[in-house]
Amino acid sequence: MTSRPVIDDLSSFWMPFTANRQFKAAPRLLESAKGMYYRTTDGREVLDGSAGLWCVNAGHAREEIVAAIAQQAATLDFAPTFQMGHPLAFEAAKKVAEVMPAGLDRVFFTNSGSESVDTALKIALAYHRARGEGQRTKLIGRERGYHGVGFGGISVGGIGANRKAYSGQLLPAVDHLPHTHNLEHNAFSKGQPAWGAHLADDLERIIALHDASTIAAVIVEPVAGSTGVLIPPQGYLQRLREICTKHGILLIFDEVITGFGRLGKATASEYFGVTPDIITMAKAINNAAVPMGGVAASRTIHDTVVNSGAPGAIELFHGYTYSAHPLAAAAAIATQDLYRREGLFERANALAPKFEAAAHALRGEKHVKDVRNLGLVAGIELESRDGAPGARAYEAFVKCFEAGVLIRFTGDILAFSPPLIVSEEEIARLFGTVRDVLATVQ
Ligand code: PXG
Ligand code: PLP
Repeated sequence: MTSRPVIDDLSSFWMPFTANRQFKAAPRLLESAKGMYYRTTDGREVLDGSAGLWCVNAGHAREEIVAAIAQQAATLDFAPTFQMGHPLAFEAAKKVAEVMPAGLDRVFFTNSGSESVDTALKIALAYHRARGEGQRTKLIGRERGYHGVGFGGISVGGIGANRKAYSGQLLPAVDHLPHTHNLEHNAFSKGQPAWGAHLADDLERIIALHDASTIAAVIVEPVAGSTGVLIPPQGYLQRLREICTKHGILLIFDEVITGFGRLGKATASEYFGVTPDIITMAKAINNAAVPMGGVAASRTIHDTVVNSGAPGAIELFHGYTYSAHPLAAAAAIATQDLYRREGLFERANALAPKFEAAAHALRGEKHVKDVRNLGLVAGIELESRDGAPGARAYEAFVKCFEAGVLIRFTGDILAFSPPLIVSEEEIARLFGTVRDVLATVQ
């Protein structure tokens, strides 16, 4: 393959969630990828310790997925799904439904996690309206939740910086549960922390305040990824489920990161044995090879909405031009087949204890104030530098990249989420590089 000349003017691309001036002064440019490795424009190989951005669970540029997309592009490049259809849309939905928890087998397609979240919130409102409880409009999110960047997602989300500039126009009827992160009780937990299930009981306080009859849904990430790998305390998600059921409130799991093998099962729901009413997904749904997201709704929710209108009338006034785009659908089918054929979820499950040991081996290293993990996700929280929160993790991230390892960071937390094809040697190299780098970080 011939490579393009390296671009020397970076000014036009306004980069997302990036310190644009800092980046463009010292850019990090990726040119190609295969399996576990990226290659930079200056020809260096970089071990992918973050599956891109929690996306590429089957590893990069898998031949089966590449071939499916290429063939689809040549066969049917685009087809509308508004009052029309194409076979791969239905096949992709069926494949995704097959790995969802029993009963969550009706799939609405979107193009991102953000769109999936807004779609799920709308479905929740539409469902209550269809069953004659249209006054249930309030949405409950959680502090430190990340649900993408749509107005719905930042409203239920719990990240101050993502809300501040838009605060005058957030959704009006939203409340938030407290987050579950507490190092005083839970530092260096392996797997689910023992302390904190009672934090779910705060939902009862919120319900008492607003009245259950006004609340449509609760949305949480089963494991919070973006805000620094926050693992739910033992019993916490079960408790949320019980309270929601008791009060007729829908429970939405945002599985944009946890879906498709990250925890060693198809979903976090399956991993924790807690079934929500709606699951949002994206990223690894099709190995991120083409933008795609989805929302799996219970059959009850789907049937209630779809059977509510007059025959011949549109039931849900919602959809995207690219819902079930043929290329994305082809990639999803190939990806789901690949996950199954290679047993990648089981592989992640089998590797998890080794991954846990490698991560926790960094306990005691300079700056490390917590290590936490579940499945093939780990977080290492660093002491912040005085007066410069985030600077230490940023330095570690840059030095790791220079040393040939890509990790993610948020605040002063390093996050690890390699593709599920990662080898034990690569796990050792990933955490070994971080160990070496931390010794040199100021
Ligand atoms: N929900 C969750 C739980 C997510 O993790 C989204 C929604 C939004 O998805 P889109 O496709 O609209 O970005 C996400 C996305 C990070 C990081 O550094 C995480 C995400 C995106 C970008 C960076 O942790 N998660
Ligand atoms: N803006 C305009 C003017 C449009 O016509 C459309 C779709 O037709 C949209 C926004 C929404 O785009 P999408 O369906 O890709 O989300």
